Amino acid sequence: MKKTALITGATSGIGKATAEEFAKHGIHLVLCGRRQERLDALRKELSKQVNVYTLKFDVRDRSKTLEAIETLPTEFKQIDILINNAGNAHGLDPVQNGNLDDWDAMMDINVKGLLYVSKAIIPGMTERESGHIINIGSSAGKEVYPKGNVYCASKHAVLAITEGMRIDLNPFGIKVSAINPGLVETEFSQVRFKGSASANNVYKGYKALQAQDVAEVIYFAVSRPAHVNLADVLMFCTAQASSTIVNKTI
Ligand code: NDP
Ligand code: 8X3
Repeated sequence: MKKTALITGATSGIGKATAEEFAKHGIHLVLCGRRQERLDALRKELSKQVNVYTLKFDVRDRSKTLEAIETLPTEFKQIDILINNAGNAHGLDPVQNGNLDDWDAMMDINVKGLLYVSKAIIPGMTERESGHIINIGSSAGKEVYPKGNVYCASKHAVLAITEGMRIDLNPFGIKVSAINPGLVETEFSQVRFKGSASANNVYKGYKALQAQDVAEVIYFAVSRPAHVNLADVLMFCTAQASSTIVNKTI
């Protein structure tokens, strides 16, 4: 039987590439995000391959998140794979200059949003005693870098939550994985730098990971045999050795 995946942050970057990769492999899709026009375009494109349903909600809004997932039609209610991907960095400032709205955004979206979505999906998985949750962490969840403070904290939290889920959901046979990329060329830096010109320099002078590279690893994780779980994957582009060491030609 074909599986159904719910992907948060499907309107851009890693989430969008994952939706496209899953569709190629016949995985039905529930695609989530705030930008309706992008959800519509993706549904139109991917419906040629699989069944697609879209949900528009802001993961910061607890009741809207729970309500949106509750409204899924019967055909899409059984979520076999949850990709907790929605998230961003907001700002890159030393902690003493940090912007409180940026801090709220990162903790509310990257951490609490992931929890709200998981809270809505996990009961179906425990009831069926099957499922796979993939949390998109980051190399920033393993290593703190200058000015990364709160974003790094949010991603360290994602990794702690991933471990906690894996422990608590172990009796139910549910797989829980973290995929942790380094630099990926998406809209991430446009969001982090609020559309300023600094965003253009982040991926210059080397070949960063592309969203498709991460999507292929996510598909690899979900396509392993039942007894295999990729618990924690750290992936960098070849030019990157750590959060602060990137071999750039310029
Ligand atoms: P993008 O900015 O391209 O995509 C972010 C996605 O998250 C969008 O689809 C956006 O959709 C969604 N999103 C953001 N805020 C909210 C919100 N409040 N409610 C619902 N959805 C939201 O970035 P990436 O694809 O790079 O990022 C995806 C994940 O990968 C994030 O968790 C990020 O931290 C992580 N990551 C990224 C890396 C990188 O270098 N790019 C490296 C390591 C990890 P919409 O605006 O439509 O709501
Ligand atoms: C995104 C990668 O290095 O900008 O999580 O934190 S980094």
